[in-house]
Amino acid sequence: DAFSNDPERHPALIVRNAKPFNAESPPSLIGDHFFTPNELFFVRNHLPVPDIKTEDHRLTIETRNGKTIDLSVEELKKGYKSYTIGSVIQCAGNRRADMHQYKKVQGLMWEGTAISNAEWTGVRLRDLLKKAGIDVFDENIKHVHFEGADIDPTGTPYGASIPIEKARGDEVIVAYHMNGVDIPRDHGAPLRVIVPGNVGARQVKWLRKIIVSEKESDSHWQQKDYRAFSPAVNHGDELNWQSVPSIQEYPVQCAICTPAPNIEVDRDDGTVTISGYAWSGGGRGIIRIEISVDEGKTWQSCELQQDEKQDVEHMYSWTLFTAEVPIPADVKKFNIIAKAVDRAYNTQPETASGIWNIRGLIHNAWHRVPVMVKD
Ligand code: MTE
Ligand code: MO
Repeated sequence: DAFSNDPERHPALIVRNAKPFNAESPPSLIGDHFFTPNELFFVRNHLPVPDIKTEDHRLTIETRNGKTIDLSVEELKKGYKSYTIGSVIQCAGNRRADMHQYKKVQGLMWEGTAISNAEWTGVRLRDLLKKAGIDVFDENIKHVHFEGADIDPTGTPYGASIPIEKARGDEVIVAYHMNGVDIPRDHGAPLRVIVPGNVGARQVKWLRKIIVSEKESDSHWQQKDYRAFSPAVNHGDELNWQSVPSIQEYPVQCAICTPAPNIEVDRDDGTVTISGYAWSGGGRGIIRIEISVDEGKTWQSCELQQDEKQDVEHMYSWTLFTAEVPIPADVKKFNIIAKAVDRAYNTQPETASGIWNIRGLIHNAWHRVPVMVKD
């Protein structure tokens, strides 16, 4: 059993797949912590978790002329200025189960909490590249590749890449701390790359190699996964992966975490208290979140909680929200609907109709929670 050496996990995680381990953060606890506690942070593994001794770990950086530099974790910590940044990781499959209900899709059936937020500490990727003698403005360098220490049965490691414009930005770090302590095994110990504002799949855990290149990573996860097709591409069609770009920045997202779907509320209570999260890619801060209990005819605003260290132009942490919503008159059942607006005034589509894709990726339609009313 290749997974027998996986770490122990918190029993409150909602397991979607045991081997490899994939689990959501418990939605009822999301609102309790602006930064998700490490043991409740969602986990998305494709392979067994590597067991790395920090003292033995080496990060290799390959330059274009085949030269390499090797760094120990200690050298990385001591040799470069450290930065701390609040940043969400969200799987591209978050809310897939919801899209599947609209129309069948393929993939792991994540509900709404394949997303978490943490404060990450590490060194700038740009500083490491510079130290390796790489000119981050070299026109022949278009992508930066990352390789993990987790390997599939053929010996191929997990890998991904990001565009150089992103890689040389202020916010991209090679992290060694998660919420102030060493990154736990499930989340990439001892080193992982944090690419704030981008999809989870590019934020390679157990980072052991960095390569600069003219091309994107050849990795399966860059080339034949994590790309969203048109709704015109259907079941049975051949998937032409090269016809669509890899997902990098995430679109605007929002979901209600409490109450859970189909709870029963007392009409006498008059209102329901709701909570949830919103987030957008590219550092675009959330400017507002609105709730409707009449299928979108009217909306009310929510109370927002945001990262005190970030501004609306550079917001990589999520926004948590709460609201007190009225129970509509004369109904036995209604939907609570939430949607967010980001700094670019992007908002979410009303339904999955126009964004449906066969792999069920980046589902961000209005989030609906059905509620029953007891008279
Ligand atoms: N990095 C490695 N080495 N192996 C992986 O399986 N999964 C990716 C990414 N980095 C993965 C990886 C995906 S798809 C996601 S969504 C995030 O890690 C999840 O990060 P988390 O498990 O810390 O929540
Ligand atoms: Mo993911």
